[in-house]
Amino acid sequence: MKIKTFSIISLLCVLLACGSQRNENKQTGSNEQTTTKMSIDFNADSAYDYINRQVLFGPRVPNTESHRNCREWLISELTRHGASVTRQDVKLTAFDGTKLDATNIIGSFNPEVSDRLLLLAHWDCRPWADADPDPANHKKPVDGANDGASGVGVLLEIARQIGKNATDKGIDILFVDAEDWGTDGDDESWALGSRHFANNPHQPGYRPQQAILLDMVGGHNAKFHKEYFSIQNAPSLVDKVWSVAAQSGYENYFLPEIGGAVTDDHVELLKVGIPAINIIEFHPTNGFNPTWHTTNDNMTAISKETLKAVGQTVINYIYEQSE
Ligand code: AHN
Ligand code: ZN
Repeated sequence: MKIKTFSIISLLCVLLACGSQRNENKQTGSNEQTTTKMSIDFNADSAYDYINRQVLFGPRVPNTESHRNCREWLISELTRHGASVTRQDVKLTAFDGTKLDATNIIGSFNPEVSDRLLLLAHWDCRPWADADPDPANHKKPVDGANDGASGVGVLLEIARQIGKNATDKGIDILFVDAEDWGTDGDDESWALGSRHFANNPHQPGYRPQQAILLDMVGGHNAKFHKEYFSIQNAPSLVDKVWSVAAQSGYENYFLPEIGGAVTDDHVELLKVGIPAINIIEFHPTNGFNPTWHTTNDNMTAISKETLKAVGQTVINYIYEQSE
């Protein structure tokens, strides 16, 4: 009698389990055209910590100990999250003749997949806080919490999430060097690392279908306008990313308005025909965040809310996009 009761209950359980299984299948059935959404929670505390870790190395100005130490750590983090890492060492000549020991770092997920999304940020720091209100600071290096480390921090958290939540997408995370050793009025003086990468990719013929640059993505109350070169050269990618941002609830950060033109790493990719966009805080009339190229570009300049808006948008774009 006892056995019989048990069997009936077991049978009921099996039937119920089958029923709910069938319902699940129905919900995600292909005839309903429901995309299989894998929702991944971007952890802004982790991204913030990744920014802080970079800042603690000291200003990552090329040819310094801080720069070399941070480089090794970036390589080890990408490796730890399961990326196949390539390090591209190159001596670059800055506008002032300085030879820079630069390193681009590329971490690839699913390297065998031919359709690739490239996510990039610059990891170097500007050697001079020459936009500082106090001229006494103009020759000091910047901490680059927002200008540099924020984009890298968001991408390291994305790498960590990809490591935990396998995707079949081909994703490359690129940390470019020597972006910020530039001078006003000379567009060619910026983005030396990405120019080198665009012309000498880590694999011959490497040509990602899409590229997204993150630059200064951690500012308090940041607004991201649709950057001009991005809109002009990769309008559909801009529209897709901005619409994912709106669907994700971040329309207050990603404004559906055209912004100014920013000479930045994405332009070097555009020059060689890669559709590339820049998510950057650049107001059409007010310009960059007031901490830009000042000694105030430190951890106090970073907002976890902004990191979340950007990181969650990019993660949703990666995992929700159905080609
Ligand atoms: C120019 O000022 C022409 N480009 C700035 C790009 C940049 C500097 N992004 C971060 N720092
Ligand atoms: Zn800068």
